[in-house]
Parts: sequence; structure tokens; C-alpha cells
Amino acid sequence: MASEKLVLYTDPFSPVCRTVMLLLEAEGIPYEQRVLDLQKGEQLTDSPVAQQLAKANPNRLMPTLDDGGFCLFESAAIVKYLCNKYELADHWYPTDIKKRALVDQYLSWNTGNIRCNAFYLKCVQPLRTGVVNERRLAEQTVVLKKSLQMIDSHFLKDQKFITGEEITIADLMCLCQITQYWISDFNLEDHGANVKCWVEDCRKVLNPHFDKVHQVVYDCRKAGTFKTTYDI
Ligand SMILES: N[C@@H](CCC(=O)N[C@@H](CS)C(=O)NCC(=O)O)C(=O)O
Repeated sequence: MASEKLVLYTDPFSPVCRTVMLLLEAEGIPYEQRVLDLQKGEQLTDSPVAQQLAKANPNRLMPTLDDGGFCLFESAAIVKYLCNKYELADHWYPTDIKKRALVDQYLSWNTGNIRCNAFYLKCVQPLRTGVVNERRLAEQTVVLKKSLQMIDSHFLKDQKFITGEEITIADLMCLCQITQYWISDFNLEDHGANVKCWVEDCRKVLNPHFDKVHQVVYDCRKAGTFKTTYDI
């Protein structure tokens, strides 16, 4: 039977999962977390939760939301749905069409730019396969560097947040991509002065929820599993 409480299939190890979790936590929206450990590949198993995820999202990717039987995947679609469903404060996803278009612009730009494969190729794939694809890693490191410059010198030029003076879902999305590198003991934000200030501003606005959602990141960093650096 469909559950009435929101269910989120998630692993806070994932930046796109953290994006959704940050909005839910910041807004105090009750939800049940069904965690599948990405590092152990639990999403691909036959466990009951993995089977539920597969039913809700045949791609078996997280985050995936189940709202009383209405299933939704893709983090950007999920955060927009939450803003609309709960009529969240306008700053998250403004109703003004130009402000909203700038948020949408960022969300489209995010994937394939700052959300590139550098972290995956440097940290996750070698753990799974024992091999580093140096050619692809070099390519993706260039994408990472260019994307960081774009955030620093365009999105955050002359304004406090990614699309203006107030925090939006675009900031949540971008922030969680930057903090992904903390897992590998690398502070990406140290390579862009505006990005560094903005990370601190976001952290202040979002705490205590920021730290709660990032506990897995802090734990991974402390464990030193992915200790590495990036040539940017
Ligand atoms: N575009 C999707 C990406 C979802 C995605 O790739 N999630 C990853 C974690 S970051 C995942 O679930 N991977 C599982 C796997 O590769 O088996 C979104 O923004 O939600």
C-alpha cells in the first residue's frame, strides 16, 4: 500500500541526494530515508529496499522520491516538486519568471559541468575496478577546473548567491557538488575566492541542517578512504 509520508531513496554520500535532503531538512518536511549504500552497490542488489527503488525508478539511481505512490527521480525535478507541493518560501524557486529562469539555467548547466566525472574517476572507479582511467580523468579535471572558474567569475560575480542575493535550489545543487570533494580531503573552494566565501555563507544560512546532511562526508574524510588531490 502506498505510504502517506514522503519516502526518499538516498545515500548522503551522493551530492544529488544531499541536495534533496538539504531542502527537506531546511524546511522541516517529514520524510522517511531509505538508505542504500552506494559504496557497497546496495542499489543493485535484490534486497527489499533495492527492489522498491527499482520499482520507483527503473534506472535504480538515487535520489528517488515516493510521495504516496507518485514516484519521481532526477534531483532537479524533485527539488522543484517539493517547492511547488509545499509552497516553500519564494526564495528557493522564485515565481518571478526571470528569477526562476536563472535558477533553471543553473540547474541545466550543473550536469556535465561542475557535476562532471572527476571525483568518480579519481575515487570511486579505482576502488571498484582497481584501475584509474588517466586519459578520461585528465579530460574531466579540465572540465572541473573550467566549471569552477565559471562559478567563481560568472555565477558568483557581484552577487551573494548563484542567481542573486538570496539562496535558491541552484545553490543547494552547486554546493553539494563542491562539498563532494571534501570526501577526498580536497577543498575545491580553495581554488576560487568567491566560491570560498559563498560556501561559508551557504553553510551559515543552512546550519544545523548542512552539518547533519554532510555527516557522511565528514566521516569519509576522517576515515581517509579517498585521500587525494586534483590538478586544478
Ligand atoms: N541526474 C540524476 C543523477 C542520479 C545519479 O546518478 N545518482 C547516483 C548517485 S550520485 C546513483 O544513484 N548511482 C547509482 C549507480 O551508479 O548504480 C540526478 O540528478 O538525480
